[in-house]
Amino acid sequence: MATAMTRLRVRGFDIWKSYLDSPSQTELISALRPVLKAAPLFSPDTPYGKPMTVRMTSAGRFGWFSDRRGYRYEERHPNGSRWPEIPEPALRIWSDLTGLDRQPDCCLINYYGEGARMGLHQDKDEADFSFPVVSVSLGDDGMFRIGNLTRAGKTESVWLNSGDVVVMGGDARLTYHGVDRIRFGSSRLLPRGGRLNLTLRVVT
Ligand SMILES: O=C(O)CCC(=O)C(=O)O
Ligand SMILES: [Mn+2]
Repeated sequence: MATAMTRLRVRGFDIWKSYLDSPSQTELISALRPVLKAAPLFSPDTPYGKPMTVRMTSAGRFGWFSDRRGYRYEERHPNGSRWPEIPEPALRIWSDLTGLDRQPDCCLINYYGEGARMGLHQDKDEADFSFPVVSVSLGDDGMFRIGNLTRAGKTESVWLNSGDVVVMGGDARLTYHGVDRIRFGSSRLLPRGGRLNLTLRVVT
């Protein structure tokens, strides 16, 4: 039986549990396949010189990028090609949840293999924080940590499952968040396991 969609509100984030049913998740994965083929996942270096454990790529006019020069958006994949277009099912999630006419111009695709994590951070490389960030979880469960507007203070954690969508907007647009760990092998959506996260953002 399909699980009913419910909305949690945690520290200003809207967490839509089971937003995508199983056919919609499969549709999104199929739409991502050509994107990952044209723009293969890579492991960016942090500004501190260590490669990230999460592998990444992007779709849209801009792709998020990091190396010793810092965090930024780039118009090309490290292989020199323009990023592929954002798949239609991802744009639909954005429009349905935000109600905005403006489309996102970056869809960051994060892949968490076994042991991958993402430290507590703010999404703050964009020009206009009045636009929300929409984040889609696919595949294995991920433990999502939500903090505060500064790095300090207590945090709360929520398990994100395949099909959940988080909207980070309004007063919580700059709230710290991260992914502590995944439960590798907890979902059968991806044939080789792991977790995919799509993060839709307006960059300019
Ligand atoms: O994987 C996630 O759920 C969060 C990803 C994220 O915060 C980011 O890419 O900025
Ligand atoms: Mn983030």
